Amino acid sequence: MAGAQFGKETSARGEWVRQANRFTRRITADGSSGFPAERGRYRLVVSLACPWAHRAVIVRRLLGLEEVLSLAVVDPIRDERGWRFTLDPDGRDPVLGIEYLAQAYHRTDPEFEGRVTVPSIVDTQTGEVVTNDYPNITVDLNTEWHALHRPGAPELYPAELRAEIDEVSEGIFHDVNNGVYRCGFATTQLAYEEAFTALFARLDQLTERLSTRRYLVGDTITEADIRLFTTLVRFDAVYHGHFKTNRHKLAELPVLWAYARDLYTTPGFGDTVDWDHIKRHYYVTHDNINPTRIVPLGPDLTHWYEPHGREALGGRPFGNGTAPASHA
Ligand SMILES: N[C@@H](CCC(=O)N[C@@H](CS)C(=O)NCC(=O)O)C(=O)O
Repeated sequence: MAGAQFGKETSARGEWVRQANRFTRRITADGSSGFPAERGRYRLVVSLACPWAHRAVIVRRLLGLEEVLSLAVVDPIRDERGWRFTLDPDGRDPVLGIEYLAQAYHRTDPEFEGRVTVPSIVDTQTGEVVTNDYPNITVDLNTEWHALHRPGAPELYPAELRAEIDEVSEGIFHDVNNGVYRCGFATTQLAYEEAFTALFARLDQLTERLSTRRYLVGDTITEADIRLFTTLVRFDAVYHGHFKTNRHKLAELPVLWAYARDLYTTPGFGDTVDWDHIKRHYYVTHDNINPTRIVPLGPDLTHWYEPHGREALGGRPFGNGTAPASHA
């Protein structure tokens, strides 16, 4: 595969630049895109290590789409051909019958040369990739898949709050979700310092916002909270050391730390976190920043369960809906 290695694309100034998403087809309620939202037809391929894929895993669970949209989990460590299904019997995804996610990309576009990324949604009827466009994957699960949601599914992207959710999410994307990567993959001091400054300025702003309200937008969990959570949950275990985002640990930022613990102990969040996959993926994958591939033993995860006290701020986690049933 001729694709560039993740983390190696930098501008002349040493800033890390994220690749555009290759497949941007949409799954729609009315099927007008050629891809109707349908029970059992699509397969969501994720790495449990990946924050962008983690969004989709959380949304799928909160909306009760587990029986509707099946999940394929790749090995957290890629080889030279990329994401692989080595966790499955015979190293093959049991539904798609392939060993590498790259095979679905090449079936869809034989000329494809970019990076093969998760999350991806594959159409099981054709084996082709419908989308690897992570921002729209969760938006569409919320809106276009509505008829397939479980009874009591929360509204994570309600129409009346969309403008505000989008605005808050935009800042979170640039400075936090992508910001930690811009810190970690910068190749000049200046590019690193700019990303670091923007990251912590944004975290300070979010601290202020969350000091008087339980959730980012409205009084219930929305898409914005899910997007912030997937970076916060990885912060101390990975980004603080591996990506040098070390002005503070999350555990040293009381408001954000309590907010993250509140979500972590809410069904659909902590129960979708796989610490082993997260830590091994980052520390073993990026040879340019951790050539020894040593995976740190810390941090102590028991602190995630300490009381967070955020109930005092009010808020209704699932609004008029209910929590997803807990995993057995
Ligand atoms: N598709 C997006 C976001 C998803 C993404 O970055 N996923 C990472 C894992 S966290 C990935 O699949 N990387 C594979 C690679 O770079 O080869 C992108 O390319 O920026």
